[in-house]
Amino acid sequence: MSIAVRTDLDQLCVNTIRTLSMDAVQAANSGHPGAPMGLAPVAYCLWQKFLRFDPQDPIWPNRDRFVLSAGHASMLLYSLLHLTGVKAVSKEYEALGEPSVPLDAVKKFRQLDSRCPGHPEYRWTSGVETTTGPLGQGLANSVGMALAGRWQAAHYARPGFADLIDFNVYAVCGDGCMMEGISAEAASLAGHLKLANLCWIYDNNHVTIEGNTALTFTDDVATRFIGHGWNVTRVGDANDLEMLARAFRTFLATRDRPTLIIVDSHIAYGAPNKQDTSGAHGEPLGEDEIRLAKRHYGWPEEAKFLVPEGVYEHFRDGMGKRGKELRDAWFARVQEYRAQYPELADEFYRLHHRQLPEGWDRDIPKFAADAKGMATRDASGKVLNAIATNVPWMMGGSADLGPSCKTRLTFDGAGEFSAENPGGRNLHFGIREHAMGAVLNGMALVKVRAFGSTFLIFSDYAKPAIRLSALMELPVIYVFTHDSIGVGEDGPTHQPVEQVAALRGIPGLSVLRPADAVETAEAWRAVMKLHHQPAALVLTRQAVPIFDRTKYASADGVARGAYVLADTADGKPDVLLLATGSEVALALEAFENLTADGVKARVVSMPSWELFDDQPAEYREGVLPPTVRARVSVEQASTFGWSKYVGDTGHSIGMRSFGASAPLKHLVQKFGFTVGAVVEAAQEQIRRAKRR
Ligand SMILES: Cc1ncc(C[n+]2csc(CCOP(=O)(O)OP(=O)(O)O)c2C)c(N)n1
Ligand SMILES: [Mg+2]
Repeated sequence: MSIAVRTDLDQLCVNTIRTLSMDAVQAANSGHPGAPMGLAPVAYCLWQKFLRFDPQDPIWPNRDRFVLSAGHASMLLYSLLHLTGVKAVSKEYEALGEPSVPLDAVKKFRQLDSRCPGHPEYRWTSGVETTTGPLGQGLANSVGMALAGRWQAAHYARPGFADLIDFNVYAVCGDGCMMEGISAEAASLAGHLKLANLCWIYDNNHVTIEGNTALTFTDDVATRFIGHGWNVTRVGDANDLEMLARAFRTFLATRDRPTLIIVDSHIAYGAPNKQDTSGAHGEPLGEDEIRLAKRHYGWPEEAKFLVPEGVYEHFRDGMGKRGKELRDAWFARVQEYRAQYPELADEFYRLHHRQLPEGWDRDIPKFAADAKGMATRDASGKVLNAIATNVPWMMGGSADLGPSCKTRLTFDGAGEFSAENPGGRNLHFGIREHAMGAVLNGMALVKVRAFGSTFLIFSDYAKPAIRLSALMELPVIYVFTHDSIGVGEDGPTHQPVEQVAALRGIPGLSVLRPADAVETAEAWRAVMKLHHQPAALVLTRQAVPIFDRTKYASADGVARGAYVLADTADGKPDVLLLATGSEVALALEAFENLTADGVKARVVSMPSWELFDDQPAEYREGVLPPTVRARVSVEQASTFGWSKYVGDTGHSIGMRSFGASAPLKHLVQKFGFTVGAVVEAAQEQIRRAKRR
């Protein structure tokens, strides 16, 4: 790599990033100008001299990834995407040829439908590699990207193609990201895994919203990261392009550890009254201060959104030219690879287009009826293994609960992912649920099929990342076991109550709580077909019966979210029993009792509200006839939300308090999950309906 000789054009480009950011925030009358102004030279040096990125093809698989973890500094990224002329890409992965961020979008920063929303949004603005804003998430995403990059490198490497996949991942973070716990989880994992393809850049400007970091943050960050097993280097002046280039070269030369570059910078650099103050963090500088800052840069004071002559050309001749050459050379290599290894090349293509291999579901086991039954977590483990055997790029693991969540891949060749064996498909996240969620997002962003597991109760620890899986429309699969008071003796700390409701509250997340082993297999089948949606499988620790499907309906209905499992002979029930998961067996028992007493009941197994809500009205009304208002729901979880299906007049049997530590047989009595309680509620519902 040649020495980065500083030219006037370099400085002009840096100041263009700054002034575009200032002007956009001012025009929007909202946003964060300070960080982009301080970081402009850092981002410029990285993009122009190092980042292997082709603006004409921003989804080229072996591109370096740039993550702006400090998402509030979004104008930094939008300025770069604009100035380098990054092209828009459609959802079908076709380049469209239009600019991703035209100048007009910058002028409409933070306005409705602008490609420059307040914080960077993946899938909305091409070139944005991940959605950031909730601080620290981007850092953990970058670990997932680097990890999946290492896996792809190992998995697809063949003689003569040892470096087919060798992209690097750069993430820019601020004080906020450093303070968030997730950054420590993620850094610890990255250091342990020796992810040498990962570089974090810390914008050490000593300012957050409430003031100087002396208020809150006196960590010795360098020592902290050395403790995590990272290489740490420092740039004492963010404006020193030579020192920055040297730091990036140090990263590239470090082959055994991730690298942290601590950059001492000035928030709102060049604004005479606002530099180094929290006032520059999250509000427009004001017209007067902008003029003064522009004077400081030697910029025409009255010009707005000015891109001086030579700036676009300079980026085109720098990053643009370098990126295109690298991209073209890589595709030429892939052609050679395809000729020699057509199957692997086909696999790689499918991976990158979120397609499944032919026959991916051929080994999914069939479970025979069994009254004693099987825990749905156990069924899930068998199904997961059957699927992963046939989907070579499916990988994941657990936050130290693999043996309990049954998410270990046990077939030959699955392997353990480690620094020494990056081709392994079993990950060990350690007890780091929050980072696990965000790492899974990062993995999904580089297109491997990622899954992760923990107890349902600890989904709360990963919630911010799960929310982002949904916001980014990533097909991450969460496996949450130990799903209710069924946990028994572990007690209320470990018994989920409100978790299912909270997960159902996340738009775009499909939550599935299958009733038996057969439904579990169908749930996995449905989830694997979701290519742009995350899913949460909610599974039991305890055994549940496997229903006799010759007596009751087949489980094909799982894909539709809810289905009639058992019905009256004439299909005209007087009462509906709605249940999910382990409580479907209870509803069936109540159904048998009611039927014996001549009551016309129907059992609806309802593994997924979201899948059901997506069905046409005709189907939904067939399952839950609007005229039948006598309805009882049964679920060992908060009743929150069930009125949507049972109506104002229906009854919900569920949890209205925390659980308790006791054997399950005592808990079901205490909390009213008994056949008697369900039968009684059903009869009361019918009596009431008659009175109406
Ligand atoms: C998880 C999370 N908590 C709080 C916020 C609100 N917030 C946005 S920026 C910021 C301060 C960040 O400080 P720093 O990273 O140093 O950025 P700088 O002020 O240097 O631009 C806060 C608290 C957030 N975006 N995400
Ligand atoms: Mg700061």
